Amino acid sequence: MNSDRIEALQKSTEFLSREINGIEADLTGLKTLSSTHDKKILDLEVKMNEMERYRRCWILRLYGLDEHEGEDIKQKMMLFLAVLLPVVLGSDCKFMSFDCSDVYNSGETVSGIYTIYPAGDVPVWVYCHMVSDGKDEDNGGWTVFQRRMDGSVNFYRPWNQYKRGFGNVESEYWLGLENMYQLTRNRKYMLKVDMEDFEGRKGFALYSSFSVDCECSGYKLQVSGFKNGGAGDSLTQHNNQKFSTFDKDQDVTEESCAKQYLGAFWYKACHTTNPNGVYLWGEDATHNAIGIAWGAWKENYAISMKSISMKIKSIS
Ligand SMILES: [Ca+2]
Repeated sequence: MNSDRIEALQKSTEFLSREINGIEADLTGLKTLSSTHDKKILDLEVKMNEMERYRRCWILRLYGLDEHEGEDIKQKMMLFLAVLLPVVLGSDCKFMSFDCSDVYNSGETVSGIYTIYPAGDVPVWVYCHMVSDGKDEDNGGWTVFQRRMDGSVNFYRPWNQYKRGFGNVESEYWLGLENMYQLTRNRKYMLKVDMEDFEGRKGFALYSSFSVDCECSGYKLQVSGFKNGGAGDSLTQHNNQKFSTFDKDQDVTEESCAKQYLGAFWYKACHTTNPNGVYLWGEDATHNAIGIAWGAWKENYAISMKSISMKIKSIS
């Protein structure tokens, strides 16, 4: 009798054990399922955050696309977004273009005003000259760092302004020596100088290598590898010169070239070109060589250009 009860109890115990094992297995299964769901939820959250970052980046880029003039509110909004977004996004934003080459490579092939980030999170507005239907060496995004076209901006300015940049990015401006240093210390660049005279004739000069040294070296110019585009070479003679303004004389003469020729440049003793000189309306010999001269083309320093622009493109 006792042995029968013991056997029955053993069977019951075995049954209960199996049941418990079954329940444990179910529980483990549920736990696995739950953690899979948790992981999926986490993944979705990460993806949503990424999407949000992209959305914000795209807003920035879409506003960057617009190059209409005089839309103050839009300009202010763009500035607001440009200043705010890097703070919000940190460095995660995949669309923080370093220069116009990045902008071009991201699919923007229309010339216009864009934001670039040559030095970390600080946005810089710049005119990107985009070429997509030219020769291989022309195609891509050119970062314009100097532009004259209508005499609307005074270029006779002190050191601090040439260091930081000034003017209107939609017309005449100077990108700033510090930005140029930040760009060219990180990538290799070629330089193109486009110009047009008041008779409508155009010419350019190409240089296969261009960089600007640090402020500690006086933002010294490094330019070489001239290729003629009809305008001749007026820049190689400025190679290895420090930058000078009327309040910071770093040229090699006893006098101040900046004061003498009413500009600011990598003057030596003093210049073969004066792209930041006085905007004259054509030929004017009243004061010697103060205009936007490009000596190699005109061989006459009284002739000032109607337009000139200096732009760089990173060499891949
Ligand atoms: Ca001097």
